[in-house]
Amino acid sequence: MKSEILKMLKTSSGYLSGQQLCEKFGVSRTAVWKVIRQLEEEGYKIEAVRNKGYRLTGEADVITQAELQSMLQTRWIGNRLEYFDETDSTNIRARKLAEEGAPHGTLVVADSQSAGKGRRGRAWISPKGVGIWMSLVLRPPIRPADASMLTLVAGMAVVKGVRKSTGLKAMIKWPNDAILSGKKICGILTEMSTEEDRIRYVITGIGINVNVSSFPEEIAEKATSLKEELGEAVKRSLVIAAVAEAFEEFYDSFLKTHDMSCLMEDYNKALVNRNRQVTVLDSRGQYQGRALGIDPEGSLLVQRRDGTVESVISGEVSVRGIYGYV
Ligand code: BT5
Repeated sequence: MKSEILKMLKTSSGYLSGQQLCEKFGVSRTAVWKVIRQLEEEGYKIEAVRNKGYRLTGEADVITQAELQSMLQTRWIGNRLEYFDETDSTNIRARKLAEEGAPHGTLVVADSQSAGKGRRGRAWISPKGVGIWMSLVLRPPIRPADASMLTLVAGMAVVKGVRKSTGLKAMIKWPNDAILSGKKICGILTEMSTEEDRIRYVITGIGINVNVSSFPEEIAEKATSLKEELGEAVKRSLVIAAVAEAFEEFYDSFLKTHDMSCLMEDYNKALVNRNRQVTVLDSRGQYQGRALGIDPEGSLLVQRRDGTVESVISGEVSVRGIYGYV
């Protein structure tokens, strides 16, 4: 009822009568009033006028269940939606839900994380109220070996969603970052659980710095936020909705072939390292070359000085620019 009332407040041009709301939901005036109070507590500004009803006068940057349900225009992402004011890590929450049988498309969102995770045990800084910290439970009919490409699919979704909701021309840094002005605005962490040669589930976690205005010293040089780049605050629920819609679109294309063949051209256009010199660090050591783009399997093709082309598989390597992060 809360998300329905919120949606009605958002779309109505005048006042919403309390009486009408009671009739529509078959509840008492007190029940309606309680929902309005809850919305006010979350930060929405609602004017109540006797004999007229309720009207939304100001929106807050909240990402609660009701707010997201009123914004999402997806087919399957978020049909089940779990929101936390604070949690350890949305990837951990999503994994727990998946173990309990949560369906494909379950979306877990938190306003802050106390133990946000990056790759290989690194930490992801996730302050309260200013970022998008979310994870998706996926149950894709693909081989475990193909699951790492879901990180690339998510990267494309972030770039498209950010462009659509803010106009900012975000780019992808292969395999798991989105970049603005050469700095990181987003990191993606894909984890999976398998059984024999079958995927039980995949968790794709997405962290986006939306209205973050200061970063700890150790990442200040290489991190930025949508607000810093745009010069004004951005409504997080708009970005979440745009990213989720784009994810559905790219995921469908990915499933047609179980690889990046349909998406490769667009991916490479959005690739910030394309045609740039990069340093590849893998278990065998370090070398430099020119990043050419991805191949249909999602590997990054890097041309060495002697002309040979290496196919770099994600998961095992870091790719850095030779002068800086990109
Ligand atoms: C990543 O790892 O970039 C994956 C980050 C995934 C975060 C999301 S948030 C929702 C979901 N729940 C989780 O617990 N995680 C996912 P990696 O490529 O390893 O990069 C980590 C490095 O990025 C750190 O070692 C820092 O240097 C830097 N970093 C940490 N927090 C950052 C931030 N907020 N913005 C930019 N850079 C950050």
